[in-house]
Amino acid sequence: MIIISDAVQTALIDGQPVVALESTIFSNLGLPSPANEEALERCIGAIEDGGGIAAITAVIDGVPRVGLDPSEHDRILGPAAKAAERELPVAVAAGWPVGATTVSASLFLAAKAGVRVFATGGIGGVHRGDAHDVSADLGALAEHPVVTVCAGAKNFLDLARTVEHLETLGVPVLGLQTDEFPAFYARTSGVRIPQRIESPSEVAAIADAQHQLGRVGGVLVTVPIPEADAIAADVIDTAIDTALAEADAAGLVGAEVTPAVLAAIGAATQGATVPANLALAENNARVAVAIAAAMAS
Ligand code: PSU
Ligand code: MN
Repeated sequence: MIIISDAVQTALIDGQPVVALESTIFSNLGLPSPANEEALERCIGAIEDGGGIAAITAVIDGVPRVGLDPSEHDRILGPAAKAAERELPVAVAAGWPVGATTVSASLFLAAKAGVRVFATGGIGGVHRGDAHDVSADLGALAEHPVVTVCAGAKNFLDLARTVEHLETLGVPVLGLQTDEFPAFYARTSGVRIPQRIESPSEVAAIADAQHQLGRVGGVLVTVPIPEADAIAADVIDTAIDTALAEADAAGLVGAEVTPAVLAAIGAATQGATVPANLALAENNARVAVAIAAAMAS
């Protein structure tokens, strides 16, 4: 019912580093065209430069997939329906042409395939305000035995509550050369996290210990955006306030909120946020393959 590509299967058997990628970020729900294609190429390139294989997750013609052939990349770059973990059975039963996997769906599929490292841009989290809208990403991080590498989360979420929620769920949250949860475009957020680490090999040791202890679930590694690509917080904050007000006025709820807010932030900053988004996604893929290599050795 889940198809794992030959390239991914072979790499797993050979003990070659494999890094899973989600597809929402590369679809029209995550990034505008043609930046989405550039993001995909740069992430795959970073993984391959690190001696690894990218395992893109998606639902294609009703089949959950781990690892796509390059000839299939076009499928996820076009229009897609958002598929969080709970949508997977729906997407299979209804034969969705393209289900763009979110973090939660990707973690589920990566775990099923035996892929132990996953890279993304930003994770979902606890939304601001009193809606108690909590992304399914957080529960999936707690459930699936996969190391997730991200640049924190975008500031349209409540980052302090997101970090607290991860604490409640028992997810180890590590900061790679940072003491703060990164705010995606910005390297800092003012939200402290308990565990700073300095290198990918420390992540591998922690993931290994988690496994040896028989603890269920994943590890979250947060990596600040490279210094040269960071965007000043005030520029982003204004765009985020506008985006959230628009989503609120439009009466959006649930899964509709994040894609609409992402698009509105892009529009409000005239695309100035896109290069930063690509740079951090590529950087996360680079860190992820180093972790996968350390876990393999
Ligand atoms: N944040 C981003 N870019 C993204 C997403 C979040 O900066 O593309 C996507 C990811 O796929 C994430 C999902 O898993 O949004 C979370 O959506 P929700 O808030 O509906 O759980
Ligand atoms: Mn949400």
